[in-house]
Amino acid sequence: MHEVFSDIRVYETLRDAMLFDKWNLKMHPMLNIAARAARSAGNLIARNLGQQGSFEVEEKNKDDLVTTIDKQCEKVIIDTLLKSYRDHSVLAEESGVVGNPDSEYQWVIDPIDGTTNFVKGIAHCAVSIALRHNGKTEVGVVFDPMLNEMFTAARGEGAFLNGHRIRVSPRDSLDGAIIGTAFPTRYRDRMPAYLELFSRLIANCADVRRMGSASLDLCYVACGRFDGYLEQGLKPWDFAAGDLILREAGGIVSDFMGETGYVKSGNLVSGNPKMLRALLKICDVQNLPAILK
Ligand code: 2AM
Ligand code: CA
Repeated sequence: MHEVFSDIRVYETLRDAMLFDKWNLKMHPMLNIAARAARSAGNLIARNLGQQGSFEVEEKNKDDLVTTIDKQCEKVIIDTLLKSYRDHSVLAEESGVVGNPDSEYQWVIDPIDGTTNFVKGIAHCAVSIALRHNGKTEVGVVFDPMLNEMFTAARGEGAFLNGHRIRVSPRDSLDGAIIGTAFPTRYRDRMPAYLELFSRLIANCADVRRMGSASLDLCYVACGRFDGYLEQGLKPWDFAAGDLILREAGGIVSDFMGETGYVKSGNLVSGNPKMLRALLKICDVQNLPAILK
C-alpha cells in the first residue's frame, strides 16, 4: 500500500517538474528571471529555517526584525536582477532604492516576507518580487521555499501556482468564509478600531487566519485557500507581487473605502468581487472612520 502511494508521489513530482519546465520556457522573460532570483533566495531561507545559531537578528524598529539571511537573500536577488537588467532600478525592503533611479522599470523586493516567522522557526514565509513599469505592476512572483510553491503572474496572462492556473474562491458571502488578516501590532494607535472591525468579522464569517506573511495571504486568496483578506499599514514590497497575482486570479484589491488608495496607504481589503463587497460592508467606514487612519 505504502509503495503504491510513494510511486504516485514520485510520478506527481516528476510530472509537476516537467510541466513547470515547459511553462517556465514559455514564460515572460522578466518573470523567468524573477522566478530564478526567488528560487536562489528561497534556497537560502530553506537551508537556514530552524537553524537559529546560523544567523544574527537585529531589531530595526520595535518588533520589526531583520536577519543576516534577509540581507543575503536581498543581495542574491538584486545581483540576479541587475545582472540581466542593468538599467533597471530596485526598491528593496532592506536596501531602499538601488540601480538606475531614472529607469521606467522598478523591481519591488521583499527578500523574506514573514521575517518574524523565519526568526521563530515557523515554516511560513516567502520571497516576493514584482516588476513595475511606469508604476504599473507587470510581473509578480511569490515563492514559499518550504512548500516549494511558486505563485506567478504577468499582467493580462492569468495567475499560476507551480505552472497550474489558479482562481479565487467562488464563495459569495461571509457565511462559511475563511478570512486572512493581521493585527496592526506596529501601529498600536490603530488597534481599537481594528479590534472593533475584528469582532464584526468574526461574528459574520466561519473563522479567521493570521499567518504572518502578507504576500502569501494574498496568494492564498488568489488560489481559493482564503475567501478574503484584509490588513492595514503594509509596505509596497509586502503586497506588490501578491496584488498582481490576486487580480490575475480574478480577485479585487481595494482600500477600506473600496477605492485604489491602497497602493499608497497599504490598507488592503481583497477577495472575489462579491466577497470584497461583503467585507467592505462589514468595515462600514461611515460607522468606523478610525479604520481609515
Ligand atoms: P515582513 O516579514 O517582511 O516584515 C505580517 O502581518 C506582515 O506585515 C508581513 O508581511 C510583514 O512583512 C509585514 N510587516 C512587517 N513589518 C512591517 C512594517 N513595519 N510595516 C508594514 N508591514 C510590515
Ligand atoms: Ca521582509
